[in-house]
Amino acid sequence: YLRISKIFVMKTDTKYTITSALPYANGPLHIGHIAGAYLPADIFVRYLRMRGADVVYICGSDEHGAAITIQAKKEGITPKDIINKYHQLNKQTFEQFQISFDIYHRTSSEIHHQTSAEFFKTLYDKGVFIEQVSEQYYDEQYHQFLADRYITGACPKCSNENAYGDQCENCGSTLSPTELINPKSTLSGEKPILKTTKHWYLPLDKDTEWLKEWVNEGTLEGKQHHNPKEWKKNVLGQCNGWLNDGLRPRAITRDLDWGVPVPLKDAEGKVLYVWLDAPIGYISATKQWALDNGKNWKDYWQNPNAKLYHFIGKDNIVFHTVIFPAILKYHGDYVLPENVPANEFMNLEGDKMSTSRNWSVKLDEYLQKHPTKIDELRYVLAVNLPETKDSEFTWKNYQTLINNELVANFGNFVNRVLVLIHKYYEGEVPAIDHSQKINNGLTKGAQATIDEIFDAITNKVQQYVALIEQFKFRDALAQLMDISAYGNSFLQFNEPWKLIKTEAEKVKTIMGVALNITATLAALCEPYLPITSKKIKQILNDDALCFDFENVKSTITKLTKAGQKINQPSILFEKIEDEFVAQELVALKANIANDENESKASNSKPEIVFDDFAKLDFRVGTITAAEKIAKADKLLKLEVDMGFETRTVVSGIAQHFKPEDVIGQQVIVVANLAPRKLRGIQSKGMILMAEDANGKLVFQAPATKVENGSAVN
Ligand code: B3M
Ligand code: ZN
Repeated sequence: YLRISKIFVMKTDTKYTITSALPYANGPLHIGHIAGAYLPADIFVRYLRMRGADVVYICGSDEHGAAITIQAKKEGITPKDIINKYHQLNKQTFEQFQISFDIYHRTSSEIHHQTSAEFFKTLYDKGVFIEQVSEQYYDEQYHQFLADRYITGACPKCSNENAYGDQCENCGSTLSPTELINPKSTLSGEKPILKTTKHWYLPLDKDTEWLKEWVNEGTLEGKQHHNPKEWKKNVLGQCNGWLNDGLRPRAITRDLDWGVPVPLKDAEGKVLYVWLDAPIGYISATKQWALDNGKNWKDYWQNPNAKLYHFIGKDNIVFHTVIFPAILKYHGDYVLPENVPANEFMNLEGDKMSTSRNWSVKLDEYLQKHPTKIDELRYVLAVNLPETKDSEFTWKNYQTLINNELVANFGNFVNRVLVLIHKYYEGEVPAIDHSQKINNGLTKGAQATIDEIFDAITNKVQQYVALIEQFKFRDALAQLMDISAYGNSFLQFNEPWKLIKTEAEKVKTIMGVALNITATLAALCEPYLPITSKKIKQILNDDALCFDFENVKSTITKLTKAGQKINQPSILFEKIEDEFVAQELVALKANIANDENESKASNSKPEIVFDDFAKLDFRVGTITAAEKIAKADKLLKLEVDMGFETRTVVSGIAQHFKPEDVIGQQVIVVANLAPRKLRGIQSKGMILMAEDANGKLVFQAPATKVENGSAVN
């Protein structure tokens, strides 16, 4: 039996501050993002609001850091253009998907710059930071220090070749650029040099001990803060990984021209590290929301009754459980997070979801194609939330879940009840006779009192609530679907369509109970299926239908009122056809194909000027002799008649052509290439070849034969 916690009484003085990770405004959102940090938070927030809690739900664009400037460079526009473009897109996408933020703010805003500068200044004045000059990697060609994503190399922990200067996305380690093996600038692609620069560091080494205690025991300065048993295992595991390694001081400033300027006199050209200012973005967003809504932001951040929850994906755990809490504690006025219910990742059709590889379902594209299938996607994502381990989204599973669960279970039950109420009573809610005995909805022929039936439903509702409060949103949803499955068997076993002729009074009770189950579903599905919830409430003629969770049973019995009229039902969910799945799979694969073409284009070499081109001497020649070179399976030694002389050219084509096949072939030769010795043979010039998609080589020759020695321009 499930633990049913403190839930049933909501304390009225508690302020809930719920945050979802601020997405970088550098690209569109995909369903993996949504399943990680947004949908679960939205479910929790909608639940809290339903309970009447005082809650603020905060999010916004993260508009600083290398993630932005690098994307701007890629798209050939300014960082400002990038953030404006994607802030707008993401804000609108969230809205359409019914993610119910109270504010979707921006870290480029004035109030945020001010708030983070002040925050830095407070810590600086307290003497928290270590000021240190050190040698940092620098790209000489681009005149830029290389922090974070500006530098890549092999991860010292897992040897992933493409670790960033601040983090390895493969093993999740936090890194600093100097730890990377074979570092390379992402600007020039060159090996960087070292150059001295001054930065401010957070002395995290001093925080390891209290963090260990706070995370694992939930105690802080002798006081119980949170219950560590309520923290997720994946989160605790990661935290202890870092804490047991011991933390090191961490630079919280950068040499960049994009970000919040360091608010000190001797800090020209330096900005706050994006992972310092971004979480402060939660605070500045709350300030803006409070200003707009006549609230006091401090109630939600600087009040012992404030409970702070960060919803994030697993790659952001260290920043929210270690670094930001340390920053908040150094400041002194703030509460620390009550919980950080981070999720793992969602895979797509058997492969890791990735924006850069274009293997994802972008939410804005989905919404554009299927604007009426919002709750459907919320449902499929909620069933597959990566709560304890990585999960998987497939279009086939999307179809199965919608058809079997939303259409055949939930939609079918609700629709049957509403249609029968219209058929038997012209839409008027029938009265329940509490002295009746009817089938218990579980076993054929088993009778139960109305009271027992309501008890059974009450129990399911309580489990649903307990699960939500433990951040087990998948299991809570399963309870919800269980209620509608119960409703279906309740109808099936009671067979009102048979009894209507002989036991009309009993049928009124059966349909009355069924309608209360429907109303219960309408209320409880709101966090998951807000649009559906609203639709059913409208049909029930009770837009404000409200569920009192402190008195579950009496609420269920009173959700609908005898004699009231309900509206005509409409179909809630449509079946997903095979064709739909096939089309989505085609679209997904087309993405990858487009992407390959794009990456071919973007792999092209940097622009050259005419003078560079004019330096090259291309000439037509004819191969007159060819032989293999001993112990070199790739090379052929060729004699090429250039008209004015015969040349020896060593060419790497032996795996594609036999010597006898190339004799007589006209070719284009780079004639003025400096001679090079290959396997002891002096090679003078290079032969132009094209490479097809399969890597097969094709000779490049004039379309019709021309005289050897002719120039190609
Ligand atoms: N923008 C990283 C991310 O999108 C970062 C989160 C900030 S939360 C304060 O993964
Ligand atoms: Zn690694």
